[in-house]
Amino acid sequence: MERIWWKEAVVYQIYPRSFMDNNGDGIGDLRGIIARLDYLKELGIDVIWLSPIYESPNDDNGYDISNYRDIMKEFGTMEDFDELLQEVHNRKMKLVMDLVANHTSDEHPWFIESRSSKENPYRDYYIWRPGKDGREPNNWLSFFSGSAWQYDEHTGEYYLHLFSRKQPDLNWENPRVRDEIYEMMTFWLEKGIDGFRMDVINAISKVEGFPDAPNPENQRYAWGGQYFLNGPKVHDYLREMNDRVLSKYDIMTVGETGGVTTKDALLYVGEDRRELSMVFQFEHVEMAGPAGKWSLDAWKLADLKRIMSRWQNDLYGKGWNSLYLNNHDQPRAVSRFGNDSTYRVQSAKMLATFLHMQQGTPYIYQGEEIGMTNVKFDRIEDYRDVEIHNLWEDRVVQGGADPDLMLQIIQAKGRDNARTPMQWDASPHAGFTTGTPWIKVNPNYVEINVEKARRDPNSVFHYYQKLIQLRKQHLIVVYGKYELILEDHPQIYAFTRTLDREVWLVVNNFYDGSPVFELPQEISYSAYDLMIANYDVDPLEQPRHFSLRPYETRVYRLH
Ligand code: TEU
Ligand code: CA
Repeated sequence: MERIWWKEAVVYQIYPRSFMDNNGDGIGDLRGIIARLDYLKELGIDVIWLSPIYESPNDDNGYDISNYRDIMKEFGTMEDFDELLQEVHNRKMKLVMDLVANHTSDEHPWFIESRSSKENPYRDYYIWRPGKDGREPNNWLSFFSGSAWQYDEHTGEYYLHLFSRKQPDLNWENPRVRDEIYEMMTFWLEKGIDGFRMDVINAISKVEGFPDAPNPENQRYAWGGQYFLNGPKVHDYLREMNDRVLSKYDIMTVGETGGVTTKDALLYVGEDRRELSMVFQFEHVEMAGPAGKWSLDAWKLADLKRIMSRWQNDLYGKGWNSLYLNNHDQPRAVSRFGNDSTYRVQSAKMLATFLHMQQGTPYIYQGEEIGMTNVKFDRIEDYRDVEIHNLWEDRVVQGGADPDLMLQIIQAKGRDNARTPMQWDASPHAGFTTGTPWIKVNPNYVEINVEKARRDPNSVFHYYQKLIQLRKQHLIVVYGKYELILEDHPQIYAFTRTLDREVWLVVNNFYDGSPVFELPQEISYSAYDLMIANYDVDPLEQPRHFSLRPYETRVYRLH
């Protein structure tokens, strides 16, 4: 067993716009982050991943970059960044940056050149095609509703944008584009950053010829993922990127790869592949029924067990997992997978245990460590996300869908659930800003905030602290082999971890009932220690057989 720092690390994701505002303009900034580094150190995390902080017109909050080598004005300056990096390193933490290289902003100088004429040397930096029969070059649906192509009058052609109209896709077939990206990555690595989270990295290679997507229901636009996810040259590009850039530094990389199976994933993270350290898979956050993301269909525990266990087993010994339950694109974990009312604290701790006790590098999304919940804005105008507004326009304004139902779905699934300001204390705007926040604060900040959590020894915060410490003290948490037990139990998700002769038992009640746990006969022990739990547990109670309270979690060491 080779020890590797990023396998042993816990990562904390910061969405800078919503983390901490230092100058009262209502927008989080780099100086705000610097001011809160001691808090992150106190939590015990090792690595900070910053969502994009580069210059951007903010159509998609920084995921639309207009200058890769400068800092977004609202967030600060390059001097602020250099100081942030230094301060992170001073505290023995690491800093990972977001790399958004599938697309740029349409305000990036490359795109401004590119759209200016067909002969411009930058034309081929992006993906331009003539229309077909007076329509778009193909029928692909954008991630953010509508066509993935935008007509540009100036030259009479369309450009591809898998995301918003203001996020044109770069043409990775062009070696000059790849050179530019590699040089830009080197620029940041030379500053001393510790890695990259690579935005939609498995979309950079598109199938030649841009075929129409199958469209059995005859929709106006159809999902064409099979032609741009895990495309024909993606591994050539990543191998090239690794040879030319990544392999020269001791860094970690995590690829955001929607739509990957474990088989696909091993091609990105297989230990002999020289590509990425790990990827974010999406199967467990896309468990909703056939209606997909924009529905209220419930997820099922049996699916969660099957999916998580498949990732644990298929990657074991071959490639490394990442572990997450939420991020800036997903609803809050406690609202989605737990219970955000009566059992908020218990279920937040249970979910944390369930996740951190699996094999992989855990990612904590800002606010998760205090059990922040979804928000329910009752007017569409209070939402800020481009995805939500495009959806509303498409389904409600154009499509005539029921606005009340749509709002309910957005309240459950919309990305702004994750983007309300970090709740620091009970003062106005949760202590996030002295001005007017760019998006409203969740009104529950009076109850749920960092200051309160730090004072309460039974808080979600202190539980996360303890979980993180367990990982640092016991190698089994990082390197132990996972095995699912009680596969068919309808309420309990239980598993073991095994390293050499040590066995840990992890038992999680995912509901508010009181099921009885029975340890399978084949697992024997003569002594046991309770490592962590979210209720008081009688030390004489045997792990062989016990009854669980609502959302109870327990971790035992058996020997
Ligand atoms: O997300 C890409 C992605 O495939 C999804 O997470 C997608 O945003 C989501 O399904 C929409 O609900 C990345 C970023 O994480 C996201 O914030 C950006 O908007 C997107 O890329 C474009 O850069
Ligand atoms: Ca600010």
